[in-house]
Amino acid sequence: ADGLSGAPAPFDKGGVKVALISYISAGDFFQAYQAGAEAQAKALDIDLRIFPGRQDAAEQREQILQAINLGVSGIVIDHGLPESLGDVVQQALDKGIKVVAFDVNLNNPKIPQVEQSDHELASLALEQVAKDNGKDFKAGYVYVAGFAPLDRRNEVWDKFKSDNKGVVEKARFGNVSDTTATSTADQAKAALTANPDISVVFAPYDEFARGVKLAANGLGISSKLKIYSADVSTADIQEITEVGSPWVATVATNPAVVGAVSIRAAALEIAGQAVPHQITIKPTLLTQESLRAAGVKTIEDLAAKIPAFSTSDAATASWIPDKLF
Ligand code: SR1
Repeated sequence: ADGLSGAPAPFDKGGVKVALISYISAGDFFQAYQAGAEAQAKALDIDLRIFPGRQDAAEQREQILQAINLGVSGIVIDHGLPESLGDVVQQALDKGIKVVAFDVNLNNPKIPQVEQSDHELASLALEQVAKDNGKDFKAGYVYVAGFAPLDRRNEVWDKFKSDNKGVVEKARFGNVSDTTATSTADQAKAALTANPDISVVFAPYDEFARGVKLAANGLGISSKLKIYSADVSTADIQEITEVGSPWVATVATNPAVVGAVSIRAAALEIAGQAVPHQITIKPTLLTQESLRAAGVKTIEDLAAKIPAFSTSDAATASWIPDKLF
């Protein structure tokens, strides 16, 4: 550890230990989030300890205790179930460890909350739904309660339905696990078979959308279905833009940028510098049409065309290197 010249203590000496503790590790979003966190940590000469998530609340609690015992200066908690985290997070705070939360509401004024502006994300997606399909259609909806981003997106879906009585939710399904896409595909197959009049599916998580697309392809109904999602990755762009794809739009941030912002927020906290309680990274609407027209094939292509996909001005300081991608 060499430290960063001109940085405040303890970053001037380097080797500051920070833990990244995730609830979910599988899937493009979480892998890219982690890669962004690692890149930002490296640039800050942080010794980042990564605890992989396996959708296991008891294990995540245990990992927080392990991080405390390792003597970390900061912990970034990426998703999780708030009810199982409150007491162990308090133990960390009591020891002077700085905590940052991404997409899990820890409800503590000492903990900055990072999110992707999920209300705006869902609103942009549903505006596109209405633009493409009007306000009179039968819908499928993919949702699992208890995940902060999905719960926030769900508030917008509920309002959209109550404002547009012609929108009828015929089926609701969803699964979050280490096989989210394939398990959701099985559920979607059953729901779409039982409700052949569904023409729109709102699937606000890319693993959900991938599952619905798999089901639609398997049933041979891709040409009469439109899928709207959240999130983006290079694999998603390929699935969205391929010929005949029913996945017609997504609304997304670059998850690597979100990971980098989470680490920067922890670094600012550790350095004793001001961090806003709510840190929001704004998402962008990406339609199949616009991606095809711009010849976008990868997330790097997006970063080259859309500034918000290469960097964010959230949680920055002159001493923090932020040109990572
Ligand atoms: C199970 S929660 C999945 C969501 O978390 C992040 O906010 C991503 O956007 C993803 O859609």
